[in-house]
Amino acid sequence: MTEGVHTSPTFTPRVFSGIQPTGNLHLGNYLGALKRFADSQNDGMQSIYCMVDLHAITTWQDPADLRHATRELCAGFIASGLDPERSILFNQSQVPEHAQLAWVFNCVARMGWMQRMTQFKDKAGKNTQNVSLGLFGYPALMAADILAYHATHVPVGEDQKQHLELTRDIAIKFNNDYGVEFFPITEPVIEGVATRVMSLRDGAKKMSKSDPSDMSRINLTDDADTIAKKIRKAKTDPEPLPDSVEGLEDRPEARNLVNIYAALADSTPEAVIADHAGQQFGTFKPSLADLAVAKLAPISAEMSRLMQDTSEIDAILRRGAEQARAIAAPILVRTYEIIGMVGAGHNHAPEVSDEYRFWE
Ligand code: AQP
Repeated sequence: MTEGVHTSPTFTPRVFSGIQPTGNLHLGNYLGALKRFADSQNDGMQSIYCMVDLHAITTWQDPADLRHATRELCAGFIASGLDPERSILFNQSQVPEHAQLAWVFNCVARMGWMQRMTQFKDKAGKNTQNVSLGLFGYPALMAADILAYHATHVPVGEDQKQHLELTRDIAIKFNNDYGVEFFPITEPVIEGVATRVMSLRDGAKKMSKSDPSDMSRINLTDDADTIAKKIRKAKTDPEPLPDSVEGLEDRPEARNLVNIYAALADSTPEAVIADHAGQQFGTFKPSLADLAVAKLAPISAEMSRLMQDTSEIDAILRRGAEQARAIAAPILVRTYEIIGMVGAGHNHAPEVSDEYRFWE
């Protein structure tokens, strides 16, 4: 290092998370992500939430559908309780620093690390030669999303754990390679009873946007009748509910419905079992359907209201992007300076703030 002795920075606690605008926003996204984002708004940390449209195009998207899904996702954030006055909401492509930093991280991450990513293996299946290079590089872009804000906390569902470990590896390698302590070692926040909501048709598979069966998930846009029908037809076993949570082991479908009930009711699986022990699913499912409709119908109604005038959503995304850029641009400039790019910062409007000049 040629720039003198640096002191170890203390990073301002900051939350970042993203969701792909690929349609079919579902109960898993709500309980594993959106609801938790909204609940944590009072934690006092600056929070930044992103509609990750550049991630979405790692598999081909119809452009009109992508535009619609991006606005609908923003509506979903707001309808779930995210307040654009308190959290930064924006879409990724409006902040070019994500893609720029991702290139740097493509040069830091190792092929072997990427080849171990189970989500890539799941999504590519036997088709590895024919999927996009972007799908393979997805985790480097995700690391850039997070580290462009020096985010310290990333709330996600269980399925993203491996990508967050890779983000930490990239930050550690960058810091070691350049002899700096510039990027924070991010903490994954994977908490609660609904970090892995399972398919309603198969308790061994996670609820997912891309499952071909619409009956496998509850979409946030489903009406009350559809929600009730999907819960009524959810796969279960013939046994009644046990009298302790231990009795749910080896009963993945029953455990999933109990966990969903607990998460929707802001309760615990223990309390749900205490209230419903011994019940047949013919009794438990209608209670769960009533609860799901009571919680989700206002979200669905608010999403449709917001989607009637998308200019309001576009304005929120634009303002959020400006706020996001004001944080990300100086961090990218400093990254470029660290790695030896000449003229870093000349094309970037915001000044490098003193906060990121900690070793000079
Ligand atoms: N089933 C789930 N349970 C709990 N959390 C979940 N998340 C996704 N599925 C579940 C969390 O939702 C956030 C946004 O996910 P995403 O859309 O960016 O990622 P994804 O994993 O691609 O979503 P899907 O529905 O699983 O899409 P496909 O079908 O394309 O794989 C993340 O925090 C994620 O953990």
